[in-house]
Amino acid sequence: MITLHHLNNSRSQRILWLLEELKTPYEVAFYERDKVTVLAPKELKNIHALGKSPVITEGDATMAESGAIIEYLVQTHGKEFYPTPGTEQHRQYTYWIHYAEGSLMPQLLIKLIFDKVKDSPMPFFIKPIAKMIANKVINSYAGPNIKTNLEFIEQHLSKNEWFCGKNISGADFQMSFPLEALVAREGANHLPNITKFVKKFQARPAYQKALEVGGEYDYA
Ligand SMILES: N[C@@H](CCC(=O)N[C@@H](CS)C(=O)NCC(=O)O)C(=O)O
Repeated sequence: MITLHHLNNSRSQRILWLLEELKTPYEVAFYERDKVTVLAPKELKNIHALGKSPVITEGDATMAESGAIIEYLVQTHGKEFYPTPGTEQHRQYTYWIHYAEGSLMPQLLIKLIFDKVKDSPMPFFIKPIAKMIANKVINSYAGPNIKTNLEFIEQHLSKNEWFCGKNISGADFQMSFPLEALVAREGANHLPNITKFVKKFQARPAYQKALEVGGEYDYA
């Protein structure tokens, strides 16, 4: 039996959605973020050394990293989400699985962290300097990079129903978290294809069921 080690308000939600789509038996071990630090509880380190979520366990195997988990699940439990190796769809699948955490998330995280720096409590005489540094990083680095990435995704989704073409695949589960977090945090009316993609997967019955199972999730 698969166990998903699930942290509230986290990337783990996309794995829960995939497990619901797969209709494979699974159970959930729940972990709560610290209310002040928003970090994962130390108990997650008992499951995997990094102490992050998602992690799945099945028998003796422990697997971390969303992309690796999705690859494992679609290859072993849900071939309908796994494009045939050697095809263009499979090449796209591999690209987007890596792209989500390798290129897109780091830029979104840099912005999130520096936005937080601006609102953090600090002595009044430091605040203008901290704000200046944060704005510099956002305006000269993360902001332009995010814009380029979003235009790239928007363009791709204008020509493809799902990330690998006509059929939903593991890549769509992997791309769901950064895009729904973006739409929820910042709105994306100027990105109609990204908005349409997010609304489309959020309307799926398995996604809705995963929301019921997973509890607190701010990005739906
Ligand atoms: N690249 C990893 C990132 C894992 C990760 O950072 N998870 C976050 C949740 S979105 C986490 O556990 N944060 C809690 C913490 O850092 O204490 C993946 O995709 O699985």
